[in-house]
Amino acid sequence: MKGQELIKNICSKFFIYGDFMVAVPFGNGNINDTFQVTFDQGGARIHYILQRINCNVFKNPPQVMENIDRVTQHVLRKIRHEPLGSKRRTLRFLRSFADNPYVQDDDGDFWRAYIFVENARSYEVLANEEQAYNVAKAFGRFTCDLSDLPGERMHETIPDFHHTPKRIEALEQAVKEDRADRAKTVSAEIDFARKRRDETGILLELQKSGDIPERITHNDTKANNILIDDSTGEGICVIDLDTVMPGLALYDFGDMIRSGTNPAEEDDVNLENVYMNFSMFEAMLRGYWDSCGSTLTEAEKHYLPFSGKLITLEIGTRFLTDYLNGDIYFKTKRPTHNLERCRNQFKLVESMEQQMDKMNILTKKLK
Ligand code: ADP
Ligand code: GN1
Ligand code: MG
Repeated sequence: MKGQELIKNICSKFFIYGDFMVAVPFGNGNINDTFQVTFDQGGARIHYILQRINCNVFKNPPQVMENIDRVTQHVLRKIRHEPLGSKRRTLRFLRSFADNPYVQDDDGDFWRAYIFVENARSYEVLANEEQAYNVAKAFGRFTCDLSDLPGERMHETIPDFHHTPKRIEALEQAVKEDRADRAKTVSAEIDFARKRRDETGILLELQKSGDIPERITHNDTKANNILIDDSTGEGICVIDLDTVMPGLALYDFGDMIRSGTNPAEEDDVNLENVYMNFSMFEAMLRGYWDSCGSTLTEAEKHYLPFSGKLITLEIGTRFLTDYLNGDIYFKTKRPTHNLERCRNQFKLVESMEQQMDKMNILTKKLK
């Protein structure tokens, strides 16, 4: 089974009322396969999101879904007394007839379905400071919402996901193996990462010393993982919850700054377009501060600007590693795609380095 037939069949295993009409690929994610599906429900056209989980990346999909189920139900419980519109504040997953939050197909792939959030969208590049403020505020609120999640420690859906020194080690391993015979063409990029290796363990050391606490964090706080309401401009719903697990708030802040302050898309090859826009940094800092600043420790506050640089270096390194490994992790549209992404991210690292003093001065002023 393939295409529409496969998707129709998967949908028939979820509690969805009405007649399947069509499925179309949706969004720009680098990992999962996402479709918008339309159902006819008594004449009304109702949308859902259907996703095939990438099992190469997420080795244990039932654990991923268990995490997400806990998180979304916790948020839903918190907002249940708010006006009806606030229900758009969390993803809502459908259950299967077997009472699971997923369905497995004959190839062993895992699928999940959730209610489509209408009149909202995500942006690859944020348009202005207001959006930047609202995205950061929404991610900050998400961290606060999860600060009292009851129960056991969450599953680590990808172990050492933000262990930056291990990401550098993985790069070294890829250079050594040079599986795609590409290492000789990227020595400048390899050197770029190597030069900064000593800084990559700073946050882990602070975690070990107890200066920064483990929290439940999102870990993939790309600006396009927030749905922005079309009419109010508010960041209403945090999506892409696969990597919600124990982590550091600074990883979340850092990834927001990486993805939200760059006026260029992550794979823009014109590096003149790539830099950290300081006023977008300022807006994100304020947004994050307004939603969860009061819960941050002194060390967390101090390292907010550094975290942007660290995560940008980490992700640039991951793109480079995947390029050397022959593009086995991220979805790519052309053979040099990962390298283009890497160069873009390393240019952004340089821009952050140039503005680090300014970022630190601004952060110190926050009260
Ligand atoms: P990936 O892990 O591949 O990045 P995402 O979960 O982020 O996948 O989804 C991809 C895109 O689909 C998002 O950027 C967003 O535009 C859209 N999307 C995801 N969930 C919803 C939803 N519930 N309602 C509306 N759009 C959604
Ligand atoms: C992936 O799924 P998506 O596109 O939101 C990746 C992130 C990277 C990002 C870079 C599970 O995120 O870690 O920062 O690409 N997700 C995973 O664009 O590896
Ligand atoms: Mg996404």
